[in-house]
Amino acid sequence: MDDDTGTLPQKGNFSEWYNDILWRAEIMDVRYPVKGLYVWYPYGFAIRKHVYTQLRNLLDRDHEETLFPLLIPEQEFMKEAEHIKGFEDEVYWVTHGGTTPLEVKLALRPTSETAIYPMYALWLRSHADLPMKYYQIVNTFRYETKQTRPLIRLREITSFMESHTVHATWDEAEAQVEYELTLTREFYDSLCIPIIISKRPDWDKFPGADYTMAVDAIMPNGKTLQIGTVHHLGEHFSKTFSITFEDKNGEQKFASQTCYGISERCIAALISMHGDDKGLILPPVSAPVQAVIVPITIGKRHEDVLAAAEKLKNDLIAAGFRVKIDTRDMRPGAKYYWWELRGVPLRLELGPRDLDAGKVMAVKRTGEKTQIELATVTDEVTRVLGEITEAIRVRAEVHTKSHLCTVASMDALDAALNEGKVAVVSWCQHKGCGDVIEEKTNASILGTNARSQYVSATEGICIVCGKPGKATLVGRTY
Ligand code: 5CA
Ligand code: ZN
Repeated sequence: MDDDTGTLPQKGNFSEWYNDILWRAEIMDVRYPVKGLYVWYPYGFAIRKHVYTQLRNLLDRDHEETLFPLLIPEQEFMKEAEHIKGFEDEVYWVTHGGTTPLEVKLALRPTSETAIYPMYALWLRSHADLPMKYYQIVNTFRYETKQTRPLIRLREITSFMESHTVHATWDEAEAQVEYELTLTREFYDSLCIPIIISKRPDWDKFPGADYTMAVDAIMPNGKTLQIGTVHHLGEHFSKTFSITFEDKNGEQKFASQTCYGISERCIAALISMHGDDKGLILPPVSAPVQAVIVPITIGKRHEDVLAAAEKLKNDLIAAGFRVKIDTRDMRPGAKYYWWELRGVPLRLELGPRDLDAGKVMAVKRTGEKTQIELATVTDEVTRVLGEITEAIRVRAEVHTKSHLCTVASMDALDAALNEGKVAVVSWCQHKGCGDVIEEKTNASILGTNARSQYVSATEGICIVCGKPGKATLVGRTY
């Protein structure tokens, strides 16, 4: 990309900043000619690879990865009543094979319950087969009617991780929901993204679930983004799809199920949470390039410096770091700008004087320069990358805390939301009062039982009716 296309908008103008960073840092190309479908640039795809490696590693502790077909026959899709109601307006249908109309229409999966569960019914025989914990990472299709946005609201979700588990009892499934939430917490912690977990109100739960636990992040403009959900499906689907097993006493029982989903919204959150006016800031774990070496080769020592930079690169790669060396014929300043825009956590500048002193200048993307010894460079880089991760984490926590507040009246709630905050209020859990809260403030009830170090779950009286209430999060959402 050329340099003469102006500069990145300030992050304070968040939505312009977001749209711009996606192409300037070469993450997504939005010019694909179908609405809601976007193209991963190789650099964006490399970020995705590292982020999803984290997710896979967590899931692989006790789930197994699998792969089901994209197409779902109409009669399977139409079996679970609530599920259909929830998705019927969002489904793409395949109706023809070539010019021949299909006898059975095929749905492009919007999520895969109705693809997976008929097979689970065949696979599950006895209690000895339980629990079953499988996941897949696939593309799914949803004909979204709200405004589409890259990585946030897609019509083709390209990176849908869906986990589907089966258990002998409702309580075991409930424990699994909690377990998936701890995995989610660990996943987002590795990306330095603070999250808030809450139980969605009944009217906002997944179609076909007993209840839905949601994971939200607070974006720079104070809007919340739902970046994951875990659903307790109870026996809704096992009854519909006959997912039964023989228990220890020889009786046939319906299984209890959970499902759990994360999409590339996790990358939208990563970009948005950490970036600044200069561009992306990637936590080292997610960075395609963790350190870039810029040789400063003015004057006679050109060959010496290049050779030392090359050796430095090889030493760091051998130690397991992802490293690039930038020998392009450009001013150093232009190179700095280029790598800063792409969020590379650490820049190593090596010039003749550094070389003579046995040192290299380390510049953190989070600010601060320090000289480090070449003799112990791999240890030093480990330490500095750790400090960068910490700095990123602290900044994100400060942001999240400063966007949360507790309020005790409708007026205070409205004011807090208008200041771009997410508020904790007390709500009696009745739909009537919930509607009043949502309509008067043009916001959404995110949920109750908020579990987060950022929210103190105080009990109080409902801000609408004055009856006893529970701590509830209210925010403007994406
Ligand atoms: N079957 C369940 C769990 S796999 C399911 O589909 N849940 S979901 O509808 O809540 O989706 C899971 C997650 O995917 C959501 O929490 C949200 O973070 C993300 N998501 C949902 N729709 C979109 C979309 N159109 N674009 C990007 N991400 C989406
Ligand atoms: Zn009330």
